[in-house]
Amino acid sequence: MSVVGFDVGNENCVIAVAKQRGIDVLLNDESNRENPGMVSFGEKQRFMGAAAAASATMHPKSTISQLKRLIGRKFREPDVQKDLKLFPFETSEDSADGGIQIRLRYMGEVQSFSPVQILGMLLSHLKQVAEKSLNTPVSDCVIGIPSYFTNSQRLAYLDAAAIAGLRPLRLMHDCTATALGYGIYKTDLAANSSPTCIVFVDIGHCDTQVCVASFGSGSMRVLSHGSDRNLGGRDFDEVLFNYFAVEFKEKYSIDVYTNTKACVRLRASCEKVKKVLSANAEAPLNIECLMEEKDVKSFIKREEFEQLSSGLLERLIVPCQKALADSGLSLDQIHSVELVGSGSRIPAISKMLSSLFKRELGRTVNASECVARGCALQCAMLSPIFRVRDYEVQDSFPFSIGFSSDKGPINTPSNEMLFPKGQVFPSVKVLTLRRENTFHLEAFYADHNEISPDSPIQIGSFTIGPFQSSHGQAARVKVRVQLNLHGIVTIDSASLIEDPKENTTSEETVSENNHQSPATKDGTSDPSSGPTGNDHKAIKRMKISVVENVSGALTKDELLEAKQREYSLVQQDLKMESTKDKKNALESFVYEMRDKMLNTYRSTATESERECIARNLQETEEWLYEDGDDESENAYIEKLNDIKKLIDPIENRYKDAEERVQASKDLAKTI
Ligand code: ATP
Ligand code: K
Ligand code: MG
Repeated sequence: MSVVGFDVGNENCVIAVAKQRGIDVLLNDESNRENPGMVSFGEKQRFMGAAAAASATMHPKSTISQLKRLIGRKFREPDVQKDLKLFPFETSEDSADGGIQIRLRYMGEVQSFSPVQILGMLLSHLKQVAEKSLNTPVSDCVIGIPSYFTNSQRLAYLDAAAIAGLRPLRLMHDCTATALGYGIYKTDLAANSSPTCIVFVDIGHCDTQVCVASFGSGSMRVLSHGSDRNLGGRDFDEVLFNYFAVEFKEKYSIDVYTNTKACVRLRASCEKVKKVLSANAEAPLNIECLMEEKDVKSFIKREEFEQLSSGLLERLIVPCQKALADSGLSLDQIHSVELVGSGSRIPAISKMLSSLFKRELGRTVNASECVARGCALQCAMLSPIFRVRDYEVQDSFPFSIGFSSDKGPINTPSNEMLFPKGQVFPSVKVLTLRRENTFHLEAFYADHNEISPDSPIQIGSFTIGPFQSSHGQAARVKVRVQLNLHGIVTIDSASLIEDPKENTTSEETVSENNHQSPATKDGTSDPSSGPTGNDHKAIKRMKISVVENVSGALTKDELLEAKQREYSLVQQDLKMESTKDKKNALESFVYEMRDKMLNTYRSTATESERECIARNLQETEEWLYEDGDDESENAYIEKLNDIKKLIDPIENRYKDAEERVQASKDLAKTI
């Protein structure tokens, strides 16, 4: 069993593993450290990662990418609609829950998949890459997620992980993972008596995340998060895309927007142009036969690109300023600013950020691997099979979460939301309520400005009951509400408390219960560890059932069905792989035998045998290119056996002759 960290980026996925001597990033079959986050559907087989990326321009409609944009979201969210217009694959609204369905042709028919299922496929591929590289099973892991993920997006990640057979010990905020990887090795941070404060800015493919973290001796604490979930490298590509699209309309009278394949190819080229501009003052763009048989040619200067992206560059300021303001620190209290994420390689970005933060940016962190490395470290810390030196990780939650009951909002004694923004989590709050019978609690985002304006503010509802108080009047009910290690809202337990001596008019209260360690092993807390310490002997306590109705999570049956569907898809992939192996075996046998008939077996075979076999090999080769190009596994096995039957007698005669020669040599030696 290994402990693994996954950075599932919108474009690139990185896998890291904790070893006794440190953290390693794993290589895939192509010896790359980054795995494209794509799943492609061939005619009869799926392709993942690098293999999927290879078919993205050939089969745009059946190659699914950018899952982070779709997971746990509703089809009608305006943000989602904007993305869907740019994606080459087809989608529709899930009539059951308003979610997204991805529609594509596979196995000769149109099939629908949810983003959770496709992410499950991708995670299962990453798991396989890890298992192959480590040669051990992988299940316990920590997966990086953006801090702006809503409750339903977090639940969707857990479901996708379950489909893939992974057990996330934690979903960890990307920047928190980066900060952990930074802090744990920097023992000099502990030398100062006051904590050292660092800003981390991660600019990826689709988003920008910022956090301010403070490092003390043997601990780190995230003070605040900031993010823009719609600002990343791909937005800079889009600026170039629109620029060239307009130019080509004039210059070549072609409208790329009307042609899916042309869009995919031009976008890919624009990404390349952008990367060239990171190291050069200008970049060419040449695409052969983009559409209507026209070759296009252009070029752009870095200055022009920077001008075109000035709006995007300005927007980077917002999450940085917000994180700084929420941390309560001033610029001069910041020790350094670390820039990570490959999207940040645009020179204008570091220029802009260093003028914003009034200093040179630090580049001591590995920009493309830091999230996966931090996740692997956290996994090692949470795993019982691994020893890591004691290091405390405290994260803060970026949204305010409120609770209300049928009787109105439930606030803390200081009249705050149950989990105010910046709450250190995991965190448990114990509600003491007075109720006669079954009641409901609602969880919601308390401040619409903190989440995206498109996202629904409801998180879910919880039904508590039925129960009956023995006095026939309102009973005391204790409800343990948790913001767990994944940043997901749950109700751990509810119980009915009967205290004969109790004053029945006592008020409803909320109390903190944060005695647990911040990194509880399984993301939940022990339900028996409630605030029972000072309860009296005569007090009776009964468990009450809690039914969750939280949006975003699959039901048990749905999850089972999704796992079964994945299982049969895997079987089909394996079948196709094994068919391919049999076909390759037949093909190489044909070449090998052709060679042997001309050389090794030349004198052993008769002329008519040689002729017959040569004809047969020729026919098989032609068959492989024509009718036999896409045949069943058995067809290849049969063909191979047919040729073997012709060759076997010759092979046997040859072996006998060899043995006779050897025997006479041996005999000669002994004499
Ligand atoms: P996200 O964090 O948004 O989920 P990700 O983790 O997959 O996405 P990264 O791998 O950090 O994203 O960064 C990918 C982005 O970096 C892409 O937009 C890519 O074009 C961009 N990029 C990579 N190299 C360069 C470069 N040399 N210059 C400019 N941009 C680059
Ligand atoms: K990444
Ligand atoms: Mg990233």
